[in-house]
Amino acid sequence: MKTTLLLACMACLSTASFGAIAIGNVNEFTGGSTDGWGTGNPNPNAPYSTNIEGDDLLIVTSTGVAGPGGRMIVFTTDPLWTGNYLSAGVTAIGVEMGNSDTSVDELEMRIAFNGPGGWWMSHYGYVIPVDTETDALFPISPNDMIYIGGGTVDVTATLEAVSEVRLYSSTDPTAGTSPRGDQLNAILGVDSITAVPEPGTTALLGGLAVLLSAVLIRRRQARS
Ligand SMILES: [Ca+2]
Repeated sequence: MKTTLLLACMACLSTASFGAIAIGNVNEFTGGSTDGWGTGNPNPNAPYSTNIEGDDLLIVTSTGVAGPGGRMIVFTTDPLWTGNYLSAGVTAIGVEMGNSDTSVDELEMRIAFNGPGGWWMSHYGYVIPVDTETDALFPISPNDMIYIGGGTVDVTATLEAVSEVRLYSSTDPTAGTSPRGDQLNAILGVDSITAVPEPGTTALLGGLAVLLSAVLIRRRQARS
């Protein structure tokens, strides 16, 4: 009896904890939480949440030096972002990003998804000049995706069973067999990562807009 109950509970937990992608899922990085986004270990400059002028956001730092933390990339395997995007009707990802870089002119931001069909990237990239911010809306319907590597080369298979999502800066995004961020010295602010039903729904994100870069600049000035 106890064994049966235990197995039933485990089944419940696994159902609840995997593949919870749904329209409206959002990460706001409140209360110091990274909401499951990270860079793996070890990283001397791991992403962290901070509050800037009343809004919590995620700060991602890359050193530009070979080794852990050298590349501009952040990823998640959190249940909020894994599972079947096609049945959920999620066809775009909104992200607020600010480039507070001090050593390069711009970041070329990309988003990519891993699953049984391999790594697939939204064809749409966002170039963010230094000291500016962007309300990005990445279209991720099957026709919007470009193959990077791995798996069975089947975009539907990946979007039906996403296991990892990566947000990264890359001027050569399809090089290699998996997404790798550019090796550069940069600081990226990330906020309000949102699962939305279709491209063109930027109005959903309009109310969430934050002048990330401006506040990052002010923060930097305040420190100096
Ligand atoms: Ca926030």
